[in-house]
Amino acid sequence: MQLGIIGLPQSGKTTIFNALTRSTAKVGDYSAGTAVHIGTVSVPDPRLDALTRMYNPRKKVPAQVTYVDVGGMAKGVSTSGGLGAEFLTQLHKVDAIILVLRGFDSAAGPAEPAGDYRDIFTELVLSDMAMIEKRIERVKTDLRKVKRPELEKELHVLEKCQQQLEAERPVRTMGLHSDESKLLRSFQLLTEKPLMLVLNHAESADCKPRAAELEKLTGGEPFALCGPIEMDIAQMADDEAKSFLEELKIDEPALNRMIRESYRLLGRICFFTVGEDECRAWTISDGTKAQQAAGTIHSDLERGFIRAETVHYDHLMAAGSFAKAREQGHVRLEGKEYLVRDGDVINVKFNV
Ligand SMILES: Nc1nc2c(ncn2[C@@H]2O[C@H](COP(=O)(O)OP(=O)(O)OP(=O)(O)O)[C@@H](O)[C@H]2O)c(=O)[nH]1
Ligand SMILES: [Mg+2]
Repeated sequence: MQLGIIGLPQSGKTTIFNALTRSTAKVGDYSAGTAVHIGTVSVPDPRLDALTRMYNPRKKVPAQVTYVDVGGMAKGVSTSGGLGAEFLTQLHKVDAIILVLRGFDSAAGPAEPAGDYRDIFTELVLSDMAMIEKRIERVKTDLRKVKRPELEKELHVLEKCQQQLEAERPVRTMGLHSDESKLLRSFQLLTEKPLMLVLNHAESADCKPRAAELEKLTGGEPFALCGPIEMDIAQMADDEAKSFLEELKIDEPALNRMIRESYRLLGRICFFTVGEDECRAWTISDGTKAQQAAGTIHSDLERGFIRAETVHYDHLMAAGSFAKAREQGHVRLEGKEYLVRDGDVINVKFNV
């Protein structure tokens, strides 16, 4: 699962990437603008921490997400004739997009996050439009030769997308049915990908007015943070970071929230397996059935699936132990069709 970090040059992408992934890629370096940085991080989850305290396992394995600092978005992107090919190749591959907007004044000029958002959004729309138009032409040519119902259906969906994009709206908000989205899957449309806005503001400034303006424009609240502070915290030793946060009266770094938020953005949930050996969070899509979920652990568990002994995290914690939860009737034996819920603690019973 990959999230691509994009934004105008010198908006703070690499700073935020470093903070998220505790990396030390060079910041403030235009020449490095084309370099792609990739880093994988554990998703902080207090539930997994609590389970680990309960089971005291040898190993704790959190869920993971990968961030890609895509770089390479051309300078003056809206006027320079579109997004670069290399940039697009990278971006089409990611599952969701994090758009960093400069909220601090710099040599490039005063902060104008709303204007920057409009420019970048327009580029994403244009890129999708070009793809859709090309495909429409192709499908029409084929349809002139043979009338195939599946092509007619595809044409209908493509034309709906085209209208949406012409109205400068993202494909994401069209409410497409899953069979319609399936037809579009191979295009990996940029405006169909989940999007998170990050307002990278200056240390001292009040970011609320700008955040409100962005929210009005996009319908979603941006995630506000100050990149350099987060990068500093990420690079401190744990106890140093802790006292720094205490001094500022902050519970946790904004980045922890941002990592959790980006995990949610991907539409993923997690279930847990517990034991003396390891406590582990497993990532699945919302709507995954128990048997399939067992397959993420091991294909043998999917093949030989009998039942999923399941207790929800909240019930397990309230009871204090698995045995107590069972006494209280919260441990269920679920069949293969059971839809796994976020926070289920599961023990798969299977035949070898
Ligand atoms: N004042 C202030 N400066 C910042 C902030 N975030 C980043 N910077 C500075 O802005 C410059 C660019 O930061 P980078 O993280 O390299 O930006 P980038 O978007 O990766 O830049 P390119 O890869 O060249 O497009 C650096 O000098 C950072 O220290 C911020 O929130 N406030
Ligand atoms: Mg950079």
